[in-house]
Amino acid sequence: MIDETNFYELPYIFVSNLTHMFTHKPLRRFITLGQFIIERQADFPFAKGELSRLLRDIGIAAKLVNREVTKAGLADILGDMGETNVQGEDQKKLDVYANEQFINALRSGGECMAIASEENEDLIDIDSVVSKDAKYVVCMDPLDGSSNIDVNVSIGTIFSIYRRPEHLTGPTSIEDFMQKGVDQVAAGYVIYGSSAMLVYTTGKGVNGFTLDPSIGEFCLSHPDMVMPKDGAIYSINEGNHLHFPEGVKKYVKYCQEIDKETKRPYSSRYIGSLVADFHRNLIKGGIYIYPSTLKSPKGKLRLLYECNPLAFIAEQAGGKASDGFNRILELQPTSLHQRTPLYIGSVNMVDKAEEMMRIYSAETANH
Ligand code: P6P
Repeated sequence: MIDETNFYELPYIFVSNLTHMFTHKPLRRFITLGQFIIERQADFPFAKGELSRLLRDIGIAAKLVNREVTKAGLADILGDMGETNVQGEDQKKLDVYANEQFINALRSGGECMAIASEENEDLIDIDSVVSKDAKYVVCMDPLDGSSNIDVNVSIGTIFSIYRRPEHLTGPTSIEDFMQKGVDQVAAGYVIYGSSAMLVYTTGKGVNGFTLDPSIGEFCLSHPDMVMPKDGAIYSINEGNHLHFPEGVKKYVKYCQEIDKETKRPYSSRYIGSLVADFHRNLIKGGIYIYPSTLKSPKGKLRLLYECNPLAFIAEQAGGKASDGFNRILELQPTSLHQRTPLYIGSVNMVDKAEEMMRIYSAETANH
């Protein structure tokens, strides 16, 4: 039966069957992102497809961004825009392009009513005819780690989806975004690396899709992802060591001590791209820490569109995420771009880091 789901995949289905006819290779059942989203729609008995279409829209934008990222070294898109974004960081052209692609995809998809983006000081109101019945708001970092673009290091997109609170009516406002991470309906990231992958959760586990450029589809490659409870990798910018809280200094020293039973010393791996460090730890096990530092007393990373979505994924995969003392998903947002320290990864490693913080840095807890 041809329906909306597989109508667009007909050419692919035809080619893969043709290939099978000539190669007699077993016909692997690829599940595309679109098919997976529709098949899992049953997880939301009251949803009428809006969330599915919203995730589809994000997937479309991700493919467009990946196309530009893969040729960043060639196109004139490389190099600084010469402007700075709300974070005061050099705004690279690819940042601007990625921001525009996700905003356009969400605007035309009709399921999103407003966006909070790392690239925009204020929220972006999607006030269009197609979005008049929209019920979701999206927080996003359209291109995290963009300082790595020019040196060909993996970068990523991070997104978080909330339903508009029922008590709010009329035009969207900041209040629509002041929701705790526990209230996310979906969250995910795209990593633009040796291959492009989209990893997301809707609260029913974590699944990863790898882009097959030959057909332009994200295909299920990492079903039911589970983060190892232990790992042997720690990710932190040790250049800030002198300004770390004492508990972090003690934890880093713990990672470096020799103890065969706990596979220490751990390896230090810091890519400088949150999505890349997180993705590696999700697969291999490990911990990523961005604590408070002299330059960033509240930490550097943003609660709404970096920490909350990755914390949702981490917990859904059996991992853990805190600010050193408190569960990230329970933090009450008070502004769009607020920062928080982030300790995220394998549950036993985050537990150990929190133990060091309780013992040596209790005074720094954000009570
Ligand atoms: P630092 C990139 O700017 C980012 O937001 C994360 O992707 C990355 O992990 C971190 O900041 C790097 O920050 O201060 O170590 O260069």
